[in-house]
Amino acid sequence: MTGRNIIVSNRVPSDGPPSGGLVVALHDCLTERGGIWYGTSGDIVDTAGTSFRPIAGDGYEIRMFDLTQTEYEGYYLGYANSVLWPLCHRRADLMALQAGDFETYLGLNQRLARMMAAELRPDDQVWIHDYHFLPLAACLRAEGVTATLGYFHHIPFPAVHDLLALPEHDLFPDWISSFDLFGLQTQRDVAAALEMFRSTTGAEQLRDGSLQYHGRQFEVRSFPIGIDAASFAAEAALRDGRSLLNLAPDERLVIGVDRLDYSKGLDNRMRAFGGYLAARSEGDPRASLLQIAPPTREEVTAYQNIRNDLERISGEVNGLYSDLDWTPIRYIHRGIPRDTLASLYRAADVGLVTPFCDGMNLVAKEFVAAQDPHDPGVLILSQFAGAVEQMEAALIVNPYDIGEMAAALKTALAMSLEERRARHAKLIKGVMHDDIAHWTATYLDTMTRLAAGTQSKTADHLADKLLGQD
Ligand code: ADQ
Repeated sequence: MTGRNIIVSNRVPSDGPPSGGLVVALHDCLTERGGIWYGTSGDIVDTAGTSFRPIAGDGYEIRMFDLTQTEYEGYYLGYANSVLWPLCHRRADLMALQAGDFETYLGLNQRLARMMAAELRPDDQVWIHDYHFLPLAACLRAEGVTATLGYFHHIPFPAVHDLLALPEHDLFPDWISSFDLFGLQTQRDVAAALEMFRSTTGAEQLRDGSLQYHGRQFEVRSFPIGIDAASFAAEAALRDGRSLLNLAPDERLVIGVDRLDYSKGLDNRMRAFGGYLAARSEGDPRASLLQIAPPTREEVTAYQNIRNDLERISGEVNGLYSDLDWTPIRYIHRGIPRDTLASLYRAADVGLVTPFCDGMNLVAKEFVAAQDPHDPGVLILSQFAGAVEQMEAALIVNPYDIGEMAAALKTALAMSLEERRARHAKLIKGVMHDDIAHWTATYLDTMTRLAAGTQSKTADHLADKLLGQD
């Protein structure tokens, strides 16, 4: 018999029925099993509260809390999105270290821990999401909470030498070891986390693969996130995406879909598309790039120039190559309904997913799920997206190498039907099998095993190697 399932994420799903893979998956899991979802409401208040505002979820409870303006600026915009996000995306140079932000971030986690501690029971299984709450387990333990605490890091784990740029880097081992299960997207991330423990602490690796540090035993494992592949595939087939775009019959389509974030490599992608057009020879097809990039975190300074940069690059490429009846780059700066997005992926000949650094990248999986298996498009995927560990049948590129990406575009647009089908068949198998339901079930099963106090049966060999105990 297990205790209640509890989710903590930055925002609760408070605006009607949830949309989007992750929120839907967590919602479904709570609806099925019952439980509580804690997170911020999105409202700003004058004074920090001491208890939650409950609202009814669908078969579970939602308990929201409001941020003060100081917390919103210091915890959310500041330490989470202007320090930890760039740090974890290999952009320590973009960290905006502002006096007081760390204290506000920690203070918010301590306040949340106090409020949660009054409600948690020892047999609860708490699943905490993302870098907003890295210290939450340590704060909960300080409040005497003994429940099973799991965490999932949706973004990459920083390399040790990047981590050293964070003034508070020495707190990471205690924060992480206060969880029972520290989940990461990829083996690469697990390796980075273990390397941190190996090189900066006296953590011990036990026979079962778990780690022991400062008297606590915990596990660091990868759980590659997936999408709701079957429903996405069904949605994609409902409409003809090409007709939405008014494409000429012989016009080929390349698609990119990303939040407007510096980690997504949009500038180099547009340059690479320009490179493809520049090197195009007589027989090469005429292709358009549809780049959908809704704004995000516009209050964070590091995001303010991206939009201008992309408008300049797309303007340059269009200025050079447009014709009376053709605009090579269509750049859409807003969100698109999911069903439309699915049919646009399906209409595309190439999916261009070229982040400089990405935890997983769900767009790569959505693109594959949306394809017509009889006539599939080609996925071009950055070697720095977490998805690459599961999607080796894509055309893998280095997003810093614009020439290589331009050449990959040419290869993809000229690829035979036979090769496209063969690559897609390999990709879709993984996307369908390792879907979001599989991810949720695997993570929660691991939590349940840990809650039951059983030992891991599958020692992590990579971990053994890295900690020199192989
Ligand atoms: P993100 O950085 O947001 O997620 P990603 O995994 O690509 O990146 O997910 C983006 C989602 O937003 C996709 O489902 C996509 O369809 C949707 N989206 C993007 N642009 C859109 C638009 N214009 N209109 C509608 N929908 C749009 C973080 C990490 C990732 C990790 C996920 C999940 O940075 O590495 O894969 O969490 O763990």
